[in-house]
Amino acid sequence: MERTFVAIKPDGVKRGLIGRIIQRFEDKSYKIVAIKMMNVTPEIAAKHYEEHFGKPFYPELIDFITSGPIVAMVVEGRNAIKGVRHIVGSTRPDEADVGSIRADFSSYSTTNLVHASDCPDSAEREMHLYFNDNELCENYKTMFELIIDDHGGFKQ
Ligand code: FUP
Repeated sequence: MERTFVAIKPDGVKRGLIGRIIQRFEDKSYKIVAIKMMNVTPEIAAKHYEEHFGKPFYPELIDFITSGPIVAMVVEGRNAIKGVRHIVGSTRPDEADVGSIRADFSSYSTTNLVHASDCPDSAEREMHLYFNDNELCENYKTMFELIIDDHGGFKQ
């Protein structure tokens, strides 16, 4: 199973969309293996967005992600990195597929509600930036895991 890092950004928290956003990942049968609300320090923000340092939108991005609490999560599932990004939608909400979180709830690129890792290396890096290993809760099975095996087969 693949794991990815997901964050509900300050606009999602302040707009009261935490539950509705998490619901979309649970509906897809992904498993939440870590979750917490936290404030992003300027140090964490700089590490998270280091690839964007120097770009015109970088200062606004840092101001925004440190402007209030986020809900950080580790989400697990089959092809979860790609699947979660599809549910989240493209960076520009006006181009995102209808049905995605960004298309349905956002109209600006900066305040686009959710972050999700874009590849396995980013997922690994971001999970460890926001969580210690002892914060991952792996000791439970979702309803989905009880009926579907690791290869997608249906359990009798
Ligand atoms: P995404 O992977 O879709 O979150 O997008 P990026 O990693 O490319 O960008 C990170 C964040 O920078 C976005 F969520 C919003 C912000 N951004 C802008 O504000 N303007 C841009 O042109 C590109 C990104």
